[in-house]
Amino acid sequence: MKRLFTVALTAMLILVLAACGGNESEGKSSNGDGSESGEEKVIRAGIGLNDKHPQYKGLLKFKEIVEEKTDGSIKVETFHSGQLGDDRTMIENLQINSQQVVIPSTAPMANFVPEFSVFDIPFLFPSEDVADQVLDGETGQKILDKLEGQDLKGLAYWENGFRDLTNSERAVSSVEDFKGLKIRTMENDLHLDAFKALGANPTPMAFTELFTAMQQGTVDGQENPYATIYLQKFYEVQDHVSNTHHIYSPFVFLMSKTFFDNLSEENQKIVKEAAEEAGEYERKLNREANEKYLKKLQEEGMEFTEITDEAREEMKKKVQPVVDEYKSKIGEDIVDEVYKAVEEASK
Ligand code: TK8
Repeated sequence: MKRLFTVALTAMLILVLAACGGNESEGKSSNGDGSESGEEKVIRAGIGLNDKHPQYKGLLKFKEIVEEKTDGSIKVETFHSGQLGDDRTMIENLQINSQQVVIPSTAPMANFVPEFSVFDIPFLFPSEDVADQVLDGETGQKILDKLEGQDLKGLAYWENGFRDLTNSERAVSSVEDFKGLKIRTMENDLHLDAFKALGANPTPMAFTELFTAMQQGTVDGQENPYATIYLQKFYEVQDHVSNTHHIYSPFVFLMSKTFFDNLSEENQKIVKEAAEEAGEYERKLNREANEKYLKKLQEEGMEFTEITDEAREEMKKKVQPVVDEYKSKIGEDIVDEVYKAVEEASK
């Protein structure tokens, strides 16, 4: 009994101490709204993927550059694995400046700025190189500018990459094989409708819930780049992988607009350039990762199914009515502009 009491008391003490620690760090970082110049600023930066993923390595690079160039007057605290929430929650955190940086996939961003859904068009980008040119060019910038109306500042495009399908039911090689598969999609209407059009039974879900959902069989499968499938250990709960490459998923390096606007011009330049430079580094690591991890997935026991060009064409045809339907929701002008930019960059 006495022992039990000691244990309970210790647990309570730990809780109290943890709560104090939490408050202190929150107080330190709520400095984005006009703290005096010279005072130290803290960027709380969170991502959804784990610390093995190039997304985190890129974030550490951002931290290194910013802390060095500002002589430590801006500190970057990094959080991975959805420790600060899923993509959508973290974007909302930025809007109230309780968090300063997040690097989400573009798909959930479409809930804030509909134009971002242009990147949800399946089979839009034929290659990473074309994606780079469009995203880093005028068209990509125009779409980033739309974020300002949502109190968000888009500093650079990073890369999630081409998405591939995994599931625990069967090898998928053609449209027919999608039939009835319970697929988790990102929280995005176009993705949901596209998977319905392919005959699947899709459910939108935050990334933070996904592993457990696959483990418990709430969903049969999901789609993400090889780097995520491998580094998040999805192979432990998934048996089949197909190189559907059905969509290229960009990340956006987002900052709280309130925080950004309160930085000196010099520091604005530093964070912008750091986001770009760290993004180049992240893209490079990510491409190396996606290159090598398909083999690793097979070594871990996943069965790989090749999707032929014909099968991919068939998928493209099936989802075309969905794309047509969404064109006006996204904005006809922006859709046409992106198609044109893709064509130009593909030359
Ligand atoms: C990580 C997400 C994730 C995305 C998804 O926060 O939700 O499937 O691909 O990697 O952005």
